[in-house]
Amino acid sequence: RSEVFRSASASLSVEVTAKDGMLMERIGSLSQVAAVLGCQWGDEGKGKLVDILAEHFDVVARCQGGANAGHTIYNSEGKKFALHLVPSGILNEETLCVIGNGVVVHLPGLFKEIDGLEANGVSCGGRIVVSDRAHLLFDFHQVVDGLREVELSNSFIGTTKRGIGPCYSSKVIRNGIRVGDLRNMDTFSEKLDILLRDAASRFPGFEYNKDMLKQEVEKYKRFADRLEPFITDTVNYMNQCITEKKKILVEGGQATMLDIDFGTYPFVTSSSPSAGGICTGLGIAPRSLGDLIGVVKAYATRVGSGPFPTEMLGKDGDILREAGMEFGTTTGRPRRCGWLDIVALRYSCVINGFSSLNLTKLDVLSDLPEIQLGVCYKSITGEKIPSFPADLQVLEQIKVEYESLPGWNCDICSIRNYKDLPINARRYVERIEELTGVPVHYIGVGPGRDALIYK
Ligand code: 2SA
Ligand code: GDP
Ligand code: MG
Repeated sequence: RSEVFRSASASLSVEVTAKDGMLMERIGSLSQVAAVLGCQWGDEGKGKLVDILAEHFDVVARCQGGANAGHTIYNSEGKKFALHLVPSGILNEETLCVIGNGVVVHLPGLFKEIDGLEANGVSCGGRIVVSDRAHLLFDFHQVVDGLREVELSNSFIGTTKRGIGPCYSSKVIRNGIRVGDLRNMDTFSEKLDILLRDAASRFPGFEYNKDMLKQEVEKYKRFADRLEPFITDTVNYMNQCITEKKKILVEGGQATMLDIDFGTYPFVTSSSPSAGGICTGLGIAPRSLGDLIGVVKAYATRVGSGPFPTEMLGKDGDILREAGMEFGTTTGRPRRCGWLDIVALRYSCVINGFSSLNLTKLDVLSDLPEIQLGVCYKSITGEKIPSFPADLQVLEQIKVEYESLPGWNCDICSIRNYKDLPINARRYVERIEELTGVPVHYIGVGPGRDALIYK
């Protein structure tokens, strides 16, 4: 193993310039508006790619989700950052970060995150704008999230308890409070009173009195002052950027299989992490979209409840979890692990129309003698299921057919050129391309910024 590793490292220094040139050219040629979206159940490593691409874009924008997202990234010195609401472009000091209208914003969390970044030397002043149309997520939404989960008992969703579902519920039922409402604290107080009374009448365990409202309004008056310089008509701003030919990178949170419409409903999040969410969450036209990069882990993980056809239970799953350090960035929860599910991946590619894929965490599979790809779903009666099914009962009874590929059994973390990857690792990558019909342009071989192979 160490011999393969050494020979890979030796060729590395000679070819580093050519590789960097090719990578820069490819990234530089990405369309004016590009997006990085998750293909599976989240945590594919979207944040890392966004951080790498950010220096080639003027703007990095979030369009959906909230502080349920957790993106772990490392700066050039290897310092670790865990981001939730702040877009992963923040480490690149030239990039402006947009929190779009489709995002639900928990202000205490946002300010805490900004303070943490500033304390670690990342200057955020004047670099973050928040949509006046984005909905405010209050502490009470988080309490309600927890109460709903308790109420669901054994069929709980396994949410992040960040209040995401309850906040989007307020938005859709049309009594939500938006960032722009912070500009009128009199009506703000009335609106919050309605929301809190509503929650108290629905949940017996929900405590509410007028003193609590008063305290919350006072808190939000202070937040309103602090947020004022960030508040922007981001729909106008984004479209101006498009007119001025500025480059925009959209960062997806969660992923397609957690999409409110296309995911494993009801075990999904409450937003649209797939391509459609870009337009509704930022107010930009579909025809402005260009390259859509799907991020897919070399295996599969999921946190929370819900169907996971290729899940590996027991010891095998534990091995992957430990090797991939699969624990939630937001909640620290252990992630369920399994083989790469090609049926789900194809479904995700169709829905999003990905122009390329970023296959991440290939290094995590390095010690496995054999790797499985879930290539086909069959019903209990043995019929082939043509696409990812909507019906949870069908999903529960599904039989997955696997294709087995040989492992490569050597460390690939230091490899930076595609052709230096062991033949079996290349076969794995190319088989995924064949089965999905989408080219893999980026391959992750470690968590660090430089641990990326361009293909
Ligand atoms: P929610 O909180 O209402 O959005 O939860 C609904 C489902 O969506 C899943 N979900 C996630 N899955 C993976 N990663 C997420 N972000 C964090 C991370 C998660 C964490 O990056 O690790 O730290 O636990 C994320 N956010 C939402 C969630 O598990 C539910 O299945
Ligand atoms: P995101 O939500 O899609 O941005 O992903 P997360 O940050 O929640 O989870 C991905 C985890 O994998 C993070 O801890 C990353 O540092 C790590 N990671 C990303 N790409 C790679 C890779 O190619 N190899 C390894 N070993 N780790 C990676
Ligand atoms: Mg994550």
